[in-house]
Amino acid sequence: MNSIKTTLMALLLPTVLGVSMGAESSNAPKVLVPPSTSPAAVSTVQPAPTPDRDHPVSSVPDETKAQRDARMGWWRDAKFGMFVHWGVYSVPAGYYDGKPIGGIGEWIMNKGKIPMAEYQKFAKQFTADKFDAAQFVATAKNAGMKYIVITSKHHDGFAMFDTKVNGWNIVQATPFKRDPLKELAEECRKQGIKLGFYYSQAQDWNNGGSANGGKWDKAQEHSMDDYIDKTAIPQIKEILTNYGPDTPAVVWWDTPTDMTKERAARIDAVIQRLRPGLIQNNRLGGGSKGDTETPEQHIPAQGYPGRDWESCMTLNDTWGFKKDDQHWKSTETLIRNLCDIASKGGNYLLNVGPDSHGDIPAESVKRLAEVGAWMKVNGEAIYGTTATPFGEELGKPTEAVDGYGKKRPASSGKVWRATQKPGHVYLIIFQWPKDGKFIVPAFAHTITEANLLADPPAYGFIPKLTVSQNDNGVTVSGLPEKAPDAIASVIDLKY
Ligand code: FHN
Repeated sequence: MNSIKTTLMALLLPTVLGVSMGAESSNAPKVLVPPSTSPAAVSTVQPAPTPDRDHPVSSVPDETKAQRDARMGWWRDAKFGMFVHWGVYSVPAGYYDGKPIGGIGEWIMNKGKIPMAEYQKFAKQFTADKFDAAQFVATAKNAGMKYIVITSKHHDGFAMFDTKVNGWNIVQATPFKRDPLKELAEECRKQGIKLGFYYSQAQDWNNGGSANGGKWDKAQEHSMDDYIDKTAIPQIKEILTNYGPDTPAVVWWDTPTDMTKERAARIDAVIQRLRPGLIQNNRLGGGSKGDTETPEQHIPAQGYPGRDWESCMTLNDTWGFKKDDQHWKSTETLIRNLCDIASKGGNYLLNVGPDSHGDIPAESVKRLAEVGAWMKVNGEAIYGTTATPFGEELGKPTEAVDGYGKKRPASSGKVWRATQKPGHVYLIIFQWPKDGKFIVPAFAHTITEANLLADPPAYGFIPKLTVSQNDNGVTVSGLPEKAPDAIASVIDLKY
């Protein structure tokens, strides 16, 4: 009897320990065995899933391709999301002591070397009195965006949520006294879009995270580990558990300065315990690759074949509100960026920087509505699509300047882009042909039909398009003289 007991204990103990302790300490696949399982049943436990060799890089080690596809499905289909940088920095809005401070708005504390006590005074003027979650979410939806990622805490350490960890937060330190993340979570649920949280896990100028570019105030001297354990991890637990089981849908890390492998593992363990499989970007640090590449302020020349990726970009030159920044991108640039990104298999995370009242600048709202109008007609060529079946349209990589003035390889092709989904190839044309014909490279399937996605009333008649194809290419004929859309017109090729 005793020997049976010992055998049972030997079989069950590692499993029980693996579930209760190992969950936070190891990334090994977890094999769950109910404590009542007999030794015979233990041997029938399923082997660990075969790792996905096509997508070896993921925040969930050892998941299969099917598991990964299921986990990333909504995100891949969404294609277009709203990034929101909102915080106390929107009060100084680019000015300190009456002087303009250079650089991006949310970095004003660092760039202006503002002492902690001085910076914290700005919270008193953060009224957020115009903030209306319903309208906010509607602005994203109206633009055709399918998810929002908002700064729950940026590098200034200010929590835009009801944290119990310290008083440096929107509920306790501002006249607003409400939790906008809670209101946004409810509205996103109501309006059917996803909500993700950005969290600056490493850099925190008020709570002792590594201060990039040096510390400028004695009050910032803290131990990084102390900060990780006593501020970051407890706050991450709050944002993972206080907003419903569907929120956050994504966690967006940033600037992993001084994030050792060990520190990153401590944070990841919390994610895997509280929200296993939550989509994470690639900026946790400590060598972790996350689920998504995050090119910033540029669109890579070829995308990232085999990887999920998301270009995050500003609408003007700043992420956080800066009153003097009126350098707005045109609607043409925004729509073409979205097409370019989708044609390379990526997502576009386009930023807004609300002011201290909670208003999204009118220039942003106007452009987003224009992108939304285009998406209402042409969204079929964007949502749920994958990268171009061609590639020649991207041209040879050329050098371009990104949103930070840095030289980067970019696509030289400016005439058209393509996306696809089963049974469809979408030709997205930026420069409409004058001769009624559009020719693209050879395509493997037989095309049965070609239509413009634009509303027929644009012409008063439905143009009859014809297609001929051979080993050299596909020719679409019968195109009307005037482009259906001056920015980007879509031909839907069915096969
Ligand atoms: O330093 C930040 C910056 O303020 C902004 O949040 C961007 C958005 O991707 N990320 C960092 C720079 O890479």
